[in-house]
This record gives sequence, C-alpha cells and structure tokens, in this order.
Amino acid sequence: MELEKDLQRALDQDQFFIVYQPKWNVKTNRLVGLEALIRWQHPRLGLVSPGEFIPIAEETGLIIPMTRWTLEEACRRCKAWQAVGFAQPVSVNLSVRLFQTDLLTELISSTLEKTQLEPRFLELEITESMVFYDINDIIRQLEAIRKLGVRVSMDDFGTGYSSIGLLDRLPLDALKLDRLFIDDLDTPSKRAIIHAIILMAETLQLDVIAEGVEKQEHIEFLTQLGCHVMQGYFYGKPMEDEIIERWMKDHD
Ligand code: G
Ligand code: G
Ligand code: MN
Ligand code: NA
Repeated sequence: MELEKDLQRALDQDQFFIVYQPKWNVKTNRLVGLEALIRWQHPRLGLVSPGEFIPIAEETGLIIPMTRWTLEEACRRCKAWQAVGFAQPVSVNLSVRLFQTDLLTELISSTLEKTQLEPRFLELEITESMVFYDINDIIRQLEAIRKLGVRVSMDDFGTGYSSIGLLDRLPLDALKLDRLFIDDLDTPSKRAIIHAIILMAETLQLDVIAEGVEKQEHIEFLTQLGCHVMQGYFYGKPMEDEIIERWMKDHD
C-alpha cells in the first residue's frame, strides 16, 4: 500500500510534527497541561490525519519508532517550556501496541533521562481497548510506569468497550470523558451518566477531565456536575509549538 511505504520514510524525512492542546482548570483559571497530538505533513497529499495513519502504523509496527519520536519530542519541548516559565505537564497518547513490546517502561525511563524531564511532567493516555489484551500484563506495566512517577489517564472514557469493571484494578490517575458525551449534554440521561462517572471517579480518587468542550454551556453543565478540568476548541485547538507558546503567554 502506497501510504504504508510513505509512512516508513516519514520519520527519516522529518515529516511528522506535534501539535499541543491546552487543558484548562476552570476553578483556578489556569492551564494545567498540554496534550501532544501527532501530525503528518505528507509531501504530496498534504496533512494526513492520525485517524488514517495510526492504524497503518499499528499494523506495520511503525508505531513503535513513531511513539519513541513523539515521546522524546514532547518531553524535550516540555522541558524547554519550563525554562521559560511554563511548567505544565505534557501528555502523550499510547497505542496498546506499545504494551505488547515489553520495552515500554524502559522506553519511557530512557526518554526522561535523555531529556532530563522530571517524571511528574509526563502523562500517558491509554484507551479502553486495552481491556482486550492480557490485562494482568498491562496492569504490571502500568504499575512500573507509575512507579517512575509518570501519570496515566484513561482516554475516551465511557463510550468505547466498557472497562468499568476493571477501573479499580487499573493503576490510573485520571479519566478523560469522551467528547461524544459532551456533544449532547443537555439530555437528562446524558447528564445522569456523566454525573455518575464523576461521582465514581471521586470515590476511586481519579481526576476527571472533559474533552471536546466547545461551548460556554458545556462548561456550565460540567462544573455543576463537579468536573473542573476541560479540554476542547472552546479553550484552544491543537497548536504548533510557536502558536501554543504565544497562547500560553496570552493566558498566563
Ligand atoms: O488529533 P486528532 O483528533 O486528529 O487525533 C485523532 C486520533 O489520533 C485521536 O484518537 C488521538 O488520540 C490519536 N493520536 C494523535 N496523536 C497520537 C500519537 O502520538 N499516538 C497515538 N497512538 N495516537 C495518537
Ligand atoms: O482520542 P483523543 O482524545 O486523543 O483525540 C483527541 C482529538 O480530539 C484530537 O484530534 C483533537 O483534534 C480533537 N478535539 C479536541 N478538542 C475538540 C473539540 O472541542 N471538538 C472536536 N470536535 N474535536 C476536538
Ligand atoms: Mn488523547
Ligand atoms: Na481523547
């Protein structure tokens, strides 16, 4: 397949870049983190969406060098921002494929070492699809990662394959409410579900962050229900380095 061949060259030819999206605490009115999202500038096709190339990268195993690159780039950037006064953690998305390699913990610790980033400034986002794999093995790896001092959050929570039954076994720091929930928050049943998730997260001592926040009314609903950290177009789209840096200065 054409895209697959191109993808193999993309790393060597420096065609990937990262955009960063702010996570905002509405209680403190402060930036509390940045999510790193990979982008591919294809020489002929232009911008190819991760929705298209991540599945290919997973199938071919290219996801491993790609994630190594993303982790290092994001950690390096986070460290550089600290030096100019922006001390927010950065989060990186991890495909379940990384957990099947047995080198993930080592990859993370060596990246932190290399970039000299303190572990508490790195967060990893995993998804519910994890539950289909050897769960004991995943728990073991997550425990090792958290022992390093790195945070772990469950991305797209609540709309995928339900992992509720595993929540008390998975070593996690936070749940990210899937943006599909935020879409139609105004129906009473949606509100009830979100409210229940937030209460459950409190009991399990997990932070909750809402994704896909686009409107003022979303913020009102969510804060009423007890969720105070938001990510979405309302605050900012994913932005390239220099743009997010200016954004951080403007929102300091
Ligand atoms: O940023 P955007 O909405 O285009 O992202 C589409 C999907 O690609 C999201 O599910 C996001 O989590 C995923 N994604 C973005 N960057 C990475 C990455 O570096 N690694 C992995 N595994 N997934 C990513
Ligand atoms: O799966 P994951 O949550 O990592 O994917 C994040 C994706 O969601 C990114 O591709 C990002 O571009 C997208 N995104 C972020 N904020 C919003 C939003 O407010 N609305 C919509 N529609 N998409 C968003
Ligand atoms: Mn994510
Ligand atoms: Na998400």
